[in-house]
Amino acid sequence: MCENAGKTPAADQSPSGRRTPKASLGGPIGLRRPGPLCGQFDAAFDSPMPVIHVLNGPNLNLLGTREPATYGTVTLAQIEAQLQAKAKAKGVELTFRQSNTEGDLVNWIQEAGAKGEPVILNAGAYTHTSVAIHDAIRGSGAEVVEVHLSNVHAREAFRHHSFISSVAKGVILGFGPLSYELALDALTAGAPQKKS
Ligand code: CA2
Repeated sequence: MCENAGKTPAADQSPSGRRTPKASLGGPIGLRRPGPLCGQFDAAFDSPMPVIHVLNGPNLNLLGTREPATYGTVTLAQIEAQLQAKAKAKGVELTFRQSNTEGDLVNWIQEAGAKGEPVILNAGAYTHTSVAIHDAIRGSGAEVVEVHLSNVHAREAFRHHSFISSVAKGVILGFGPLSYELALDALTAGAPQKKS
């Protein structure tokens, strides 16, 4: 029997107020390290707020400024704003970052993996080239949902292969900015709901 059954998770039970590596979303994908008895419920008690990292790769900072036919007119800042609002409503803390440098993505994935915090990853063109990102996901155990704005399978052949898909929990592509929101929904499905 779970000792926390029937109780309400405290807002913050850690003395320092810092989040612990046990932070978990408790969803079918986000459930990372369930406690031995209580699983996702235990995790909700251990962490003030689950964290999801949204990582964006090269050239995604150009969104909304060029190639609207392929990538639309929404900027990365607008995608972040939309996602932050959705995360807040779900009681999830979101970190949202972009880099044109492969090593930054590798470091951020490793950090998330070490903390057991899930990642929504649009690695941009590194999706199709980066063994380093593949290894970072695999090596750190990071739980990754791969996302793409465009349907890469309906585009050039060189975009058809992903080095990420084989080490990802799931892949969502082709829905524009909605791809990110669907990934957030997937990671938070079944997680304890935020009280209004
Ligand atoms: O569809 C996606 O989300 C991609 O990850 C976007 C990448 C592309 O290399 C992948 O094959 C699919 C490119 C992001 C660059 O976006 C730009 C936006 C405006 C202007 C130029 C590039």
